[in-house]
Amino acid sequence: MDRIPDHVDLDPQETQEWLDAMSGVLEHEGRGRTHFLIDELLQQDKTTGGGYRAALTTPYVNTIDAAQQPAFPGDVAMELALDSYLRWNAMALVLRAGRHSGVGGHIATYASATTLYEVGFRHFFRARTDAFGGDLVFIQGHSSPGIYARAFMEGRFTEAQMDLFRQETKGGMASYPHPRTMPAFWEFPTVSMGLGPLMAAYQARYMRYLEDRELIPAQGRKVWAFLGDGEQDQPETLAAIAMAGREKLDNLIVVVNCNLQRLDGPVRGNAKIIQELESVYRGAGWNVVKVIWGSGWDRLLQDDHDGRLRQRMMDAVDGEYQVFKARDGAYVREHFFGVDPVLRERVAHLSDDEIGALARGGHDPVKVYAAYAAAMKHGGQPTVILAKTVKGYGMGAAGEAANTNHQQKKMTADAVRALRDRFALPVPDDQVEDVPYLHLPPGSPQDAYFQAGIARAGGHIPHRSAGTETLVAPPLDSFAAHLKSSDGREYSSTMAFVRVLSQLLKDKDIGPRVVPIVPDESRTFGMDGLFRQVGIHSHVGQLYTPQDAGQLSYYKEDRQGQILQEGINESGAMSSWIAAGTAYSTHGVATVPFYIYYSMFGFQRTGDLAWAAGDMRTRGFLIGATSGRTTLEGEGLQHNDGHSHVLSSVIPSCVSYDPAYSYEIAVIVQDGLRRMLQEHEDVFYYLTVVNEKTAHPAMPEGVREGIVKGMYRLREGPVFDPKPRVQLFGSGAILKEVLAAADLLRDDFGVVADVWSVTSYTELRREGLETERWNRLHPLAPQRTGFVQRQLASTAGPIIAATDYMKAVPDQIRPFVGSQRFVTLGTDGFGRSDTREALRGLFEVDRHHIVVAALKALADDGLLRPQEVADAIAKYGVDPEARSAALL
Ligand SMILES: Cc1ncc(C[n+]2csc(CCOP(=O)(O)OP(=O)(O)O)c2C)c(N)n1
Ligand SMILES: [Mg+2]
Repeated sequence: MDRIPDHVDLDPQETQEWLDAMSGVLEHEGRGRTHFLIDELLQQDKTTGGGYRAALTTPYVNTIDAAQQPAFPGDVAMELALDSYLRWNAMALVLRAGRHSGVGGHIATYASATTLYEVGFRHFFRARTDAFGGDLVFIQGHSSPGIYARAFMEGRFTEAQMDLFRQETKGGMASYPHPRTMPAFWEFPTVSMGLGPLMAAYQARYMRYLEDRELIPAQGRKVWAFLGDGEQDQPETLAAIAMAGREKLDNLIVVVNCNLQRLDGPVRGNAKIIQELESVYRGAGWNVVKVIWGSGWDRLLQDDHDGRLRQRMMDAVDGEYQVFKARDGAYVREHFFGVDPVLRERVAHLSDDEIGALARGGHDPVKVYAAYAAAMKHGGQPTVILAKTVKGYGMGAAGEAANTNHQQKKMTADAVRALRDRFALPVPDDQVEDVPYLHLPPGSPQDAYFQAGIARAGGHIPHRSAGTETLVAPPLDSFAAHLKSSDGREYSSTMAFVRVLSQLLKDKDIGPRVVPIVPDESRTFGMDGLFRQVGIHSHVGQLYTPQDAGQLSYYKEDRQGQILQEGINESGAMSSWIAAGTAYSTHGVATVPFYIYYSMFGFQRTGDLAWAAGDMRTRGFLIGATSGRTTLEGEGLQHNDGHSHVLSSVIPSCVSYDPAYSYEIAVIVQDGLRRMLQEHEDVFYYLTVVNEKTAHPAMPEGVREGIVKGMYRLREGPVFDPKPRVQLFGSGAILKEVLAAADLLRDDFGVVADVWSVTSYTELRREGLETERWNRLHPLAPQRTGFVQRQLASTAGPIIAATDYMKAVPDQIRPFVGSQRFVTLGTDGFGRSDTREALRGLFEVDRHHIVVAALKALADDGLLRPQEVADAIAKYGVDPEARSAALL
């Protein structure tokens, strides 16, 4: 990657003439003209079909050379001194936390990144103010100690709070950026590596979407994302860079801290990570700025007329570069310069200490400033800054550039003393062991400089806003059309949902705030009518006449388009959904995302993003369409979702429903809007919908509360009937089978059944657990009765719960059903390709199995003879010896 393959020079004289010509142009007309001519030559090659491949990498030197650097507007010595204070305080935080509790933390990462952050804080980042929306800054998760150190020096944390780092139950600070537990501080959870870069790219695009749709003003705000070089190996890190390049997101600046190490050792011991990343990002259409060498190298590079130093820089691999910083100047003289006698001679005038002090670019405020300034100015492309640093910078023998330094959270007093000496910090000898926090003396020049940076930024960063905008949810009666009977007309619950969504899009208050998000499945869900109605967002509008231009719902792309069409890209769609669902905080504008996708490719595929969404206090709707293990006809094992409700149940802020009817969907969506937009609750909703058609009854009286809380009686059997009685629970698509089973029980076996629609076992369980907990902690108070128990209070007979999900879903409420026998039928096992009917037979969730289960439960309760169960098995042709689907 570093070298263009060698070619045989067939005519050295001709070569020399060309080179001389180029040198002449360079000398007399400058670099710009030279590059123009090279481009012209390449263009000529292209137009004659030459296929010349230009290298994607540049030499291993700073992109901005010393001569092009802008004047540095700060005081270098002052900035380096302040960096040292921050490094010290970050180290103190970790060492002190570890000393009192063993909870630890990371020192080496922030030590390497200090200057990268601080140049941003002092000169570039802009806080949110009344007049300006603020930049969005993604902090690398485990560099949090340094961010706390800064906040401490800003007066936002006390020493007592600092000493509670990683002791959140005592009111201390979170280990990493977590808006859920520190909602006034952190905005973006980043420590699950790879998610930060992915989400940052989509934040940048969503910012542009809001600007294009005129929901926020275009103010030149930026998204900054600070990443690790090891983190670049995460597929998610690079997953969105093509999108960012394609969409020309010049509001996105990524800073990769290339300290050459990850947790176990070198990121690329045998090659150079900076060169690799340069080619990857450039290939994706990014502006790449490399910051490799500090100012100390300027002179050496300037004098490098024969290119020997540059060649040596290119030849050394990262494994060597790491060792150069773990050893001293004498080692570097010998092993870096010394391999070439000419280079050895060139540094003969420098002492070993001077050679050792030749810094990496990422530790030099002047170089970092030049790169950030270039990124701020650059239009039409996102920028990545590849900054070379030293992991554990300043830790000296205690861990600088050591393979083991990532997890180092203890340092001896001698090592701490050495760091103090190296950075000339005002810590008296007798206090070194204590590792005291350092304050900037009020009124001191350092303090004045530090405060000036905060004043320039216009406030503190990071800072998370709770969002104040309140939107009023449309009242339930405005959904009247969805609460009515369909008069026997059958349509899927997906279609019922799409109708609710269409109505919301037309709502004059909420409509413009609704953000439909789809990963290339709109037609599957019958949503293509929305293309024309609200348009698909495209920053450049539509540069072509679409194939279906003459049709009613053509593929309309538009700068003001409302739909985010993500392509086959669930992770990107999820990231857009998160950006939209947190806009109430990041942009002060509440938007309501509805992300509709194949349910199997939801929590299972993007579960970590869903968890991050919970952390980020995302508000919005996830719609798992084509759901159910048996409901998707003809698909198969990798499509048939029978467990997303198990996965969704583990996210505390996710409110999950498996509705069956149009009115249930309307009630749930309305209540979700109320809770999220009106009551500002930091929850999000997950609804599964199906593509199986059904008739939709009118909403019965008095069931609203039950729908929302998770269950209501849909059909009651004759009240004083003395015959054996059962309670049948059904949900989603399987409710249909449950109703049919109730009829069979009555007609074939004279058993009375009450039928319940259970919209959310997960919500029922949560309520049950809370009630149980309250009772446990209040043993002397009158004990409370949970919702499930209250619902079942006047019912009789065993309960049979059937679902298109795993048995674990209804099993969630087993502790709360009291003494009634509770039997669950579910779809444990891998899915299959077949018809609904066949699959429901296989998984034993069809009407016949429900009847058999109901009769067996009555027999076990002594209310029927086992013979009647055997009769049913025979009557319905159930094979008692069939292998369980769960074991296949
Ligand atoms: C998805 C994920 N996998 C693993 C980890 C554990 N982990 C935290 S930091 C780290 C190494 C980071 O290396 P790099 O990205 O180079 O950052 P540096 O500390 O060197 O700046 C690892 C493996 C994680 N946080 N997230
Ligand atoms: Mg690293």
